[in-house]
Amino acid sequence: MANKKIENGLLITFEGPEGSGKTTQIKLLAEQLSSLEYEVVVTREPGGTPLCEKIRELLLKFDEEDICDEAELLLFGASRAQHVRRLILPCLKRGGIVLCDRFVDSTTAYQGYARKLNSNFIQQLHDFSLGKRWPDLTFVLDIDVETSLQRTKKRAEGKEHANDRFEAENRAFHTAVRYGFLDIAENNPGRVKVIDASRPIEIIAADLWWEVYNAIV
Ligand code: T5A
Repeated sequence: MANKKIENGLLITFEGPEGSGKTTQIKLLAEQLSSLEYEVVVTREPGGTPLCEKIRELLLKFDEEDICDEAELLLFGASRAQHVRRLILPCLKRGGIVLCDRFVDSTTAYQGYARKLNSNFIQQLHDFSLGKRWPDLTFVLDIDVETSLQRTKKRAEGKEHANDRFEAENRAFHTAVRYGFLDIAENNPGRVKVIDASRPIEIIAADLWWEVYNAIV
């Protein structure tokens, strides 16, 4: 039962390179928060609502017609505008906690730092798609590119989303993404915390819990 409420809710986002452990940590944190009787909504980007999940498929899968970088950016923006208004804001208004696997900072890192699309336009797109509700807390789970690629390769063996459009990018792309996230963290020290995600799962979970606990008490 979700009895406890937080005024204006709490939006926590998880960012970082591929396979850095976001999904694993979100699951553990959601269990812990639910056991304390908070309403917890676990969601992801791209995705999170039926329409956004359709956009996710368009964005991740290879298809006959390749998506140009500009259309890719706008699809992420469209998905986020819908996701925020139909799923995230309603939960926050009820006083709940939203745990979101990737959010605006992924767009800045992937489409900005790695694809090199115009950073001013990306910032405007964020303001437009978010409608002023930025995350309260963001974790960048940081791992080096080698570990990231090893983990995704191992996990992808035999799975349906093996080798999606982003995982298939080259090392230089993934390196730009990683440094993009670290730069975002440096520029937003109040909101964004960098977590060393090369350590064991339980140690990382304890670090995250410490930060989240301080945000809810
Ligand atoms: N994208 C997304 C953009 O380009 N722009 C945007 O605006 C947005 C929102 C989404 C793709 O879209 C791009 C970025 C992405 O490429 P996705 O499938 O959601 O695609 O990709 P990821 O977020 O990278 O999801 P992954 O599932 O690949 O990675 P996670 O969730 O970070 O990692 P997780 O928890 O699944 O773990 C991966 C593996 O590592 C192990 C796990 O058991 C698992 O096998 N693991 C650990 N192993 C050792 N030590 C630890 N500490 C471990 N933690 C997890």
